[in-house]
Amino acid sequence: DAGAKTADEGEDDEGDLDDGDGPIDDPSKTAANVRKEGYDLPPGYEWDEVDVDTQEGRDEVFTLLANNYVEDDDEMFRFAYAPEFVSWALQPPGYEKSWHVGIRISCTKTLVALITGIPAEVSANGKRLKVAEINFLCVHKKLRRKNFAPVLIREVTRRINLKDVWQAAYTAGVVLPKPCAKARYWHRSINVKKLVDIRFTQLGRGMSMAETIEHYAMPKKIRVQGLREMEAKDVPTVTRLLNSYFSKFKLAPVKNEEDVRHWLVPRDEVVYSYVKIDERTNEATDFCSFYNLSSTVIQASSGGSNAKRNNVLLKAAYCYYNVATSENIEDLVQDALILARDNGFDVFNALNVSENAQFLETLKFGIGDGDLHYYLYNWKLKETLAPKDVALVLL
Ligand code: EN5
Repeated sequence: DAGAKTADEGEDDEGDLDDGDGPIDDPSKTAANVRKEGYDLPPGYEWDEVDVDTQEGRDEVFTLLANNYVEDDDEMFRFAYAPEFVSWALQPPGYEKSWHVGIRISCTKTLVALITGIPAEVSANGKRLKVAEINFLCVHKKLRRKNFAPVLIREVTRRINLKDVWQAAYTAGVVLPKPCAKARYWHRSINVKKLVDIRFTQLGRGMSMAETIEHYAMPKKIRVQGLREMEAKDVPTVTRLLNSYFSKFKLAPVKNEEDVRHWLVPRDEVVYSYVKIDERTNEATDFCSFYNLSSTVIQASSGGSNAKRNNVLLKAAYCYYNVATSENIEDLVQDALILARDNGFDVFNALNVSENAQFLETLKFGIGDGDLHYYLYNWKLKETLAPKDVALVLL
């Protein structure tokens, strides 16, 4: 919270009398003054934490999200965060169970709405902020008229403030007040035939399926000498490599060894990380990673056998953190694509953040139809950030 303490206390609500960045709310608020009781819910609904320690808890989060969470603009695909992904996403070092906020129907205990926060630290224009990273704001489709989203946001904010955290970071596909950065999704086809079949992509004009498959074909084997799966023993050197890389960006995570152990040591079907170690110095020189986030194929927008297409999963790898110092980033991410293919992914997705613009076109990514807006809660930035100045990737 160094940032909050050095920030000017005399600034107005807009923060625009101050020269630099800083909090929007009164920074002298304390946890002791935070309201102790939960906000009111309509009759028949109650607050309850979701318990991702248990398979049952993970499954109920999975089910709520798989049926009701984010879709693309044409309602063709819906995120289906796997149960194991949910526990990875919600149980980092120091996580607070009270920040995993659910709303249940009182009589059946069915989970019908969710918002989650996890503790993290980010650096924004050089100021380090303790934040809650907010994710999984989701209201059951049949309860969208009840205006649960604002009360979920107020309730998670209250619980976060009770732990003396006053800033938050989050992303959304939609525009809200007020983005600090705007990024775009890009997609690299791997399993072209399936992608065309489910209408994730279309064949280019005058391109046959065979030609398209050929266009996206990749080498059999990875090319970066010495690139291998990350192991727990690599945590210290990977932490050093990442933090020195992050220091070049205006909005970036700050990660200690415990965080890196949690977020980046490979987990089957969840997170994939690879490292190259310099043999002389024993330091990591190159690193790449991606996570597994499948989407349900909701419907085919046209064509025959719709019934057959139900419950098909699109297996997508999302570009996570990459650092290239002894290699070109293109070569490193080319290998990440090969490794994603070998692990059965259909598509590799990346945002145009950090240095990604350097490889998107050369590695045959195409621009997607979805944006991703970045937000900081209670932290005003003097200027909107360009995507190349953002290294933070949220799940
Ligand atoms: C959580 N904190 O719109 C918040 N996805 O482009 C998450 N498009 O997959 C918020 N519409 O472009 C997430 N295929 C916001 C994103 C929500 C999901 C979303 C977009 C991102 C997406 C695909 C499918 C579009 C289907 C029709 C897309 C084209 C790819 C093609 C590959 C080959 C070269 C040209 C482009």
